[in-house]
Amino acid sequence: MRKKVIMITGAAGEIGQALIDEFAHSEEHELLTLDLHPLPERLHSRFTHIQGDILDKKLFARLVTEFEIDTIFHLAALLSTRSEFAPELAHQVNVDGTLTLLQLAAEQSQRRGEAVRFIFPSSIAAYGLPDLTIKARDFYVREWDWNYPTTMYGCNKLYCELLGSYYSQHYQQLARTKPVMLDFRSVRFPGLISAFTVPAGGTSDYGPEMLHAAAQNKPYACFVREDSTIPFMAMPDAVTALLHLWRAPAAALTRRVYNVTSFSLSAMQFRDRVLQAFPEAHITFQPDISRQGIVDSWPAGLNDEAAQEDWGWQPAYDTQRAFDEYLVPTIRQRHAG
Ligand code: AKB
Repeated sequence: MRKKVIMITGAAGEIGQALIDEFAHSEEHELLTLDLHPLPERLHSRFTHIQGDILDKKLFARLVTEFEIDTIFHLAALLSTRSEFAPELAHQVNVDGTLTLLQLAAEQSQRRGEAVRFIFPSSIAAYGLPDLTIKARDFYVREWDWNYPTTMYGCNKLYCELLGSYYSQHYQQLARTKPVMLDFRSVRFPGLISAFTVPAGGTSDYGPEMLHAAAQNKPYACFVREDSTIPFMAMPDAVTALLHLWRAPAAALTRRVYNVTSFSLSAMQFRDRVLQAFPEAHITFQPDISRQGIVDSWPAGLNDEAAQEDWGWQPAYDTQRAFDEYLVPTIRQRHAG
């Protein structure tokens, strides 16, 4: 008999590590984790980790003979800045990789006669606002507003949301008998901030980078202007959002893609928060014109009413709690050690 598992791709990444930590608290689920890289030692415990590539179809053909995949948290992706340096590679990883997994989930749903849940983190990068006047006017964008991404990563995320909806609702629509569909659910995340890991290759990274640099007493040159504003979220809330959406009964959901957010800050406000905790920090602003353009195209806030109404989404960390109770004490302790 195949072993029933939850599969997590991109498991060694920021969200992956935080999600595994959460599952490690209970014995209820078996995890099958996948990443190009090994997992950090502390996460190894009882889970099966495969070091491999999401583009390796033979690997998945082998895995489904051994495991019954009940849910996929598909976290593997190249982030926005990195994707601009290697757009074709980004397309392969972000789109082709997702397509492979959607197909696998579709086949597995049919094979076991029950929908595989497919949880997909999307991003504010799926939006593209034309200028700062409109960005200020349409502060809290709704899911269907301004879906004109300007980055390869944003295009990839938006398209994969559509692919997910297609595989959930219309896949094999001309077949004589209606197949069991997979169950695709996605959250559009703001910039995420973890106290334990530093992001790599993103464009919202200036927030967490500022904080981690300050805690290590290193100077930091922020690559966007002081007034640049985007929404952020503390990592524990991001994990909560993924888990709540995963557990929500299908009948409660009115959409497949939901905005979720916590707090919006300008880069200056972010710096002020960091300075409150680390008054000696040396933070300057040296905008990089290209990365600035990306941040300017992202919304200043997200309207997440649909998530609140359908599956009770509420962030636990507002700005003050995120900094005072999660980020600052934890980062301070880590770097002191
Ligand atoms: C990035 O900056 O690319 C990510 C994101 C906002 O999705 N952090």
